[in-house]
Order: sequence, then C-alpha cells, then structure tokens
Amino acid sequence: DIKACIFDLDGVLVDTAVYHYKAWKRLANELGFDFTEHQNEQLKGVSRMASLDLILGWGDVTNLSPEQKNELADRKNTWYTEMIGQMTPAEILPGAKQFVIACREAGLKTAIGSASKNTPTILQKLELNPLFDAVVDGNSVSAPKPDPEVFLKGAEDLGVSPAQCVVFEDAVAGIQAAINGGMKTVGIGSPDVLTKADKVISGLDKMTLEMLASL
Ligand code: B16
Ligand code: MG
Repeated sequence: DIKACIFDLDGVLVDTAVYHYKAWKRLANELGFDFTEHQNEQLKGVSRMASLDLILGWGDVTNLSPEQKNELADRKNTWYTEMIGQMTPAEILPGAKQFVIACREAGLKTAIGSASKNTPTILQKLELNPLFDAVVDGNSVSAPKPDPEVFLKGAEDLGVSPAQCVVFEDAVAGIQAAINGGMKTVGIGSPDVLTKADKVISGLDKMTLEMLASL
C-alpha cells in the first residue's frame, strides 16, 4: 500500500530550469562561449558542481583549480538566487499544489526530495512549506541522484518504508535514484525520455489518487 508521495522540486512543482539556464548561459558567455537550450536539458536534476563541469566541457575550458570552479559556481548562484527571489506562488506548476493537498487529505505523507541547495528559498517563495512533512535537499545529502540517498532519507523522515513511497521526478537520474531505492515512480515529462518510470504524465494536473493505486 502507498503511504507517502515524495516530490522532486525543480521540474515537478515549479519550473526553475529556465532560471538555471539563464544564469548558466550568462556564466558561459562571460567565459566566451554559449550553449543551447537543448544542452540545458542534460543539466536537469544534476547537482550544481556537476552541472558546472558539464558546461565547462562544452566550452572546452580546462585546467581550472577547485577554487576557480567554486568561484564560478558562486557567481552563477548569485544571479540564480536574484531571479528566484522574485518568484511568487503563481509560478507553481498547474495542478501541483492541488495534487499535494489531495494526497494529504487522503492521509498520505508528503515530502520534497531535491538536489537543489536553494530548496528552502524556493519553498518559502512559493508558500509551500506547510504542505510537506519532510524536506530533503542538496543541503542534507552527500550522494547525488541516481544515488537513492535523497529519497531514502525522505522515507526515513516520514517513517515509511521505501516500497510504500511513490516518487515524482522529471529527470532520468531522479527516476533511477527512486528505482535504486526500491520505490515506485511517476515521471513528469516525455515517455520517450523517462523510459524506466512506472508511469509518465505531462504534469501533476494529469495525476489522480486513483492512479496511485494502480502503480
Ligand atoms: P542548486 P531538482 C536540481 O533540482 C535542478 O534540476 C538542477 O538543474 C540543479 O543544478 C540542481 O537542482 C542544483 O541546484 O544550484 O540550486 O543547488 O530537480 O533535484 O529539484
Ligand atoms: Mg527535477
């Protein structure tokens, strides 16, 4: 029986990918190169430093020291936090808040499982904090997705077993993390991309409690 739903943040409850893209693009441009929105897809669900490494590879930027890389990541994050500081609850993706509320009214536990260190700011801006029993994010985990740590911690905080959890994810690495943790999965996006998910929907506006039972 399903007892809990664990939600990824970026790409599931809110579309911050557009802000990540703007900030990373600005950094790349300052370094003298550019990358496409298509390439940006590969950064979804990937941690900040792993994203930086991918982008530097695209620009053939090599031989940077750890200090220089940290400085670049900090520069990007400053621009990113300026943008998310302007976010409002109107930016919650369609149906997301309604589905989380429906879960809670049905007696299910709810948690966030995100790679983002900016999760606390985003939840505050979206006024979503009261809807989650647990929040596990990039500040509290050491192993990035597809390692299941972020979701296993969520299950532990909720006091449920992994097999009783459904994870909602938009990233391939996130679906894999949930599978690695022994959880059921609902992909948010395209079935062609999220091939391993138990079910794929275009957004939480297409999700119902009845669908949970059939996973
Ligand atoms: P930050 P999620 C992920 O969030 C994003 O999808 C990914 O693009 C980003 O690089 C990562 O968080 C780290 O974000 O720089 O804010 O720590 O999808 O796991 O909620
Ligand atoms: Mg995501």
